[in-house]
Amino acid sequence: MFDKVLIANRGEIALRVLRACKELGISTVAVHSTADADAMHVRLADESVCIGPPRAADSYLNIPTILAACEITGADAVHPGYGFLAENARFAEILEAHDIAFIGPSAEHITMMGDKIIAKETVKTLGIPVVPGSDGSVANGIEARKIADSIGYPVLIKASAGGGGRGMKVAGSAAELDEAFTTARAEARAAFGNDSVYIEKYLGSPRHIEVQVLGDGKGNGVHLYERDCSLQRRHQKVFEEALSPALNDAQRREIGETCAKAVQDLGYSGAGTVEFLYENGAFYFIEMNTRIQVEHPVTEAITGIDLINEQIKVAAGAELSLRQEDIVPSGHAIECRINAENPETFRPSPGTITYFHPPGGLGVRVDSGVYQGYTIPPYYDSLVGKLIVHGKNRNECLMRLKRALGEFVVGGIESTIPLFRRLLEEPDIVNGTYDIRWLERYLDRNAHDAAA
Ligand code: MV4
Repeated sequence: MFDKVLIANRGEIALRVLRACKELGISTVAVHSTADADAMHVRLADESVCIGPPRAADSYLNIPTILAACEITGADAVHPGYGFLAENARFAEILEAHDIAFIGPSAEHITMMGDKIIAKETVKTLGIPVVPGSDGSVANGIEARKIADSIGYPVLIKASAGGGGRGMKVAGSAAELDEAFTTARAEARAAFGNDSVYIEKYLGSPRHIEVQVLGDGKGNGVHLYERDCSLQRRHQKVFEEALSPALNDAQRREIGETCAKAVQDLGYSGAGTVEFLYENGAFYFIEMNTRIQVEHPVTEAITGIDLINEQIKVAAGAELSLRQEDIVPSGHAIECRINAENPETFRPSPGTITYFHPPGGLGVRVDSGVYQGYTIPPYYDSLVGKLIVHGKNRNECLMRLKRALGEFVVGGIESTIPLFRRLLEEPDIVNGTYDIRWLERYLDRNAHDAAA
């Protein structure tokens, strides 16, 4: 096992990783920008190193400085959290070359899944269902037209180097295709320095359902069931639940087993998420994320498994100790992402938290790096914390969530807590009948109502 882990992140996920390390008896090193000197994970870590000015490019993304922090402190592993360097294959390779373990998959698997065309081709050969579309990249407008005509409109043109909603263009008909194709290519070249694009059938009202997987790189792999993350705004998830209210047990078992088998066949190591769109009873692969995700706690709540602990153990060379038959989902869990934002305009609201009273009680978890008197800096994402609630069933979970949101007080800044209180009054949320378009439509409707 590792002696000392350097946590190359900030905020609630840095604290989450620190807690897992402590419970494994591993020493911790926090790295932080000058803006984060007062952060909770810095205070709780055994050691800390300042790695630069506030701008992430000069601190949390600065590979040479983070490497130097490893050398100075003698860390034998790095946990990247999510975002920042979590899916940077070069970072994983450089650590490897310095005999420092990267707590994540191999550089090869990060690279493979980072290229959305290669990812799709690879998982297709492993039996995972994909969205109908081009076989690989599309070279020109003529080829685009042939493919679009054969799969039918509307189609979506996606950048191979994109992902997470970046670099996508819809074409509703053949008349729109040429311009969409040309624009998508130009934007992909400008944004990613890579103009490779592919075409998919555009799904109009799917749900976003993702399967959590774990592998040990030795051929062992399991799935930990799914999360439904359909409630998003501008490609940012807002509310996530496990299990998905849209699936039955047979569909759930089938998609889970298909993903677990793929992890085994790939020799994948670490935690990963296989993302799908789900429409009319069918799954369509879109991307695989090779990191721990923000919403991992809902999976922890229903399985009782500490995902960060598992990540650390397999990165240290252990065989996966979990067997599929021991992973039994229990009850229902929901996560609300509490952001430092105006709950109607979503304008960021950094500043000093003058009052902080998180909820508690049975089945309530708050993962947050903030405390009363802490000042949220303006340089990073606006996540203040995550409220995760677990109940025996979805109804108990919703009642408990409503109760917990009623207790939660954050003073001095604006937060999105009032948005969640309103959402829990919506029949579609209560019934679980929402898709990836639901939240933006709801917010548009409310903005117009307020203006009228
Ligand atoms: C799609 C799609 C419809 N059809 N692909 C957006 C993020 C990226 N991971 C994939 N995305 C989408 N891919 C096809 N063929 C719609 C989206 C999409 C979306 C997906 C999941 C959650 C929210 C979304 C919001 C807008 C668009």
